[in-house]
Amino acid sequence: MNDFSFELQAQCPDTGARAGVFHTPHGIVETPRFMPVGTLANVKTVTPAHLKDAGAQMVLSNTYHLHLQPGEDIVAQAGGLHKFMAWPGPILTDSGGFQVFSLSDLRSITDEGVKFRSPRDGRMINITPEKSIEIQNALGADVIMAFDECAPPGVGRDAVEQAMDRTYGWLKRCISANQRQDQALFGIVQGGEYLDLRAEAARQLVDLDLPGYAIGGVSVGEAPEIIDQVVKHTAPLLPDNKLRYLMGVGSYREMARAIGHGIDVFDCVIPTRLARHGCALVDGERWNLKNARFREDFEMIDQGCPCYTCQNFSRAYISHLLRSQELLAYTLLSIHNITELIHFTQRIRQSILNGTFRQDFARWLDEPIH
Ligand code: PRF
Ligand code: ZN
Repeated sequence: MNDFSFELQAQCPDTGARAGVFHTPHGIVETPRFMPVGTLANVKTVTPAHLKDAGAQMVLSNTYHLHLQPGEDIVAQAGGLHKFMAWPGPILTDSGGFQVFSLSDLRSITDEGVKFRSPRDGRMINITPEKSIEIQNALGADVIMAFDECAPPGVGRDAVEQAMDRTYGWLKRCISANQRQDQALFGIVQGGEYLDLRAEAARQLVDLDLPGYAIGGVSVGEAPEIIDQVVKHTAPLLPDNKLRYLMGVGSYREMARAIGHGIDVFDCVIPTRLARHGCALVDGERWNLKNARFREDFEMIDQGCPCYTCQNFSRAYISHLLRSQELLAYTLLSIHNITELIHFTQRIRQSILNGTFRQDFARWLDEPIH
C-alpha cells in the first residue's frame, strides 16, 4: 500500500491554518502550497527545470485535454505522465468533469455521464465516471480526482442539490472503477453556496474515508464573500489528517483566507494566463509591462524575488520583448508569476510554523472582501 499520508506539522493558534507534509510516491508536498497548472502535460511556456526552481512540488494536469490530445494511450506508452512530461515530482490530474462543463458546447449530462462533441474534431465523446478513472489510471498521476458535476452559480438550490447527489453517485462508481493502489483518489465536495448541502456532501465523503478531499464548485463566478463563507464552513468538516485542496483558486486574498480556514493546496491558471497578457504579479498587484512607464525602467520586476527572471532581466527588457511579441516574454513572466504565488504560500507556511500567521498576514485576512 502506498503512503499518501498527510503529516500535520503546526497549527495556527488564532485561525484554522495548518502547515504539513503530504507524501506521494513521487515525493513530498510541503503545505500550504500553490500548484501550477499544466493542462496539456506542460505548464505553458516553462520547462520542468524552471518549475523546480520556482519551488513547485506538485503540478496539475487535465484528463479531459489529454484524452482529446494526444490520448491517454500515447502517454501510457511513454511510461506515464511523469516520464512523458519529464516532471519527476508529484502530479495531480483533474477528472475532466469541470473542464467539459466549462469548455464544450453541445454537452448533455445524465446520471450515466457526460456526452459532448469534441471541439478538436467534432466526434462525439462520452465520459463516464468509469471512463475518467480509466483515463487517469492510464495517465498515472499520483493524485486522481473523482468525476464530479459542478453546478454553475445562480441555477438555484434544486439544481445544485441534484448535481451534488449525482457527484456522490459518481464518486462511488469512481472508487469501484479505480484499478491502481499507487494513485490516491480524492473526492470533491460540491453543494454550491448552500452551507447545509456542503455539510451533507462533506459528511457523505468523509464516511467513505478517502485519502484526500477537495472543495469544488467555488470561484465559478459567484461573489468573493460566498467563496469565503463556503470554505469557512466546509474545510473544518474534513478530516484533520487528510490533505484539503481548494480547486481553481489562486488569488492572494482568497488563498490567504482559505488557508486561515484550513485549506492546504490550490491550483489556478492565473500566473501563466496573466503572463500571456503581459502582466506581472507583484505583492498582490498586477503590472502590465506593456505600459509606457516600463520602457525605460531598468529595475528588475521585483527586487526581493529570487526567480530567474528577477535575477537577470529588467522591466525594460521584458517590455521590449512584449512589444515585439517575442515568445521569451511569456516564459520570463510565467517564471516570475509562478514563483511569486508559490513563494506567497511558502511565506504563509513559514509563518504558520513560526506561530505568527495571524499577525503576518493581517493585510489579507482583515481587509473587507469586495
Ligand atoms: N471540479 C473539478 N475541477 C475543478 C472545479 C470543480 O468544481 C473547479 C471549481 N473551482 C475548478 N476545477 N473537477
Ligand atoms: Zn521574479
